[in-house]
Amino acid sequence: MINIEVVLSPALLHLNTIRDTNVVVIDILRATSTICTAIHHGANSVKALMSQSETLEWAEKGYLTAAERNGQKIEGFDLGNSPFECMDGKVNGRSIALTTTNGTKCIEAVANDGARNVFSGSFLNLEAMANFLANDKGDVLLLCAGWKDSVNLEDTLFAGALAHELNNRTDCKIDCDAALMSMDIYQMAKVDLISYLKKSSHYKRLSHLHHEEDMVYCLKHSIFETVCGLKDGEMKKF
Ligand code: 3SL
Repeated sequence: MINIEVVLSPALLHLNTIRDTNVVVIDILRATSTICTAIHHGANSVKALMSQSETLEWAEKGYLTAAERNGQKIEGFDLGNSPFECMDGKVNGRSIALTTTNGTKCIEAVANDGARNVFSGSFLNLEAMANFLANDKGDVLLLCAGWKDSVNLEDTLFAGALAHELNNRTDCKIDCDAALMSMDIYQMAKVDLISYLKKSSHYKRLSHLHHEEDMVYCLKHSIFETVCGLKDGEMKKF
């Protein structure tokens, strides 16, 4: 029986135990979707980092550097945080050092706390992720990156979607109200995720920055099979 817990904001993470659980970090718009896209398109690995200065240092090791703050690409880095930047062959065979406003901080926060595994969650590989977790049988903690410690709709929706997919595949125990809530929201919104998300704060933020195409892409359902998880401290094909 797999126990599923959802953490709606990193500010609530201290209430949960991550030891020996399969942690899925969720930053649908856009960090964890971009990480999965980069790895699917042939990147060797993505190193998630908290600070811009730390990230730039990885250039000396031959890494491409990538950075985003408040939705915007940062000057001086090779890439921003758009999944489309990972599709033109530039990342193929390369390792990437990435820092973003929320997503990479969340990955770093759980990287060394004894989790069974740490994954990068996305709608893009939802079914593959659910298959892996169902076969593995370890308890699951779905960690929403949110926005600066606030809850957001898009990460909550994905947590609900993955909880549903898992529950459809194997016996699950879902006693966590955040999980039940996210599953209900997903049921309500799933017919047209993009329309539902138009009222959300991050949709509006990214629209102002003309990132609509990224959002449409990041909400695509199970378009590839690649599962991405931490190996030796970096996100890699799992
Ligand atoms: O917060 C993050 O980590 C980013 O994914 C935000 S953005 O979509 O690039 O604005």
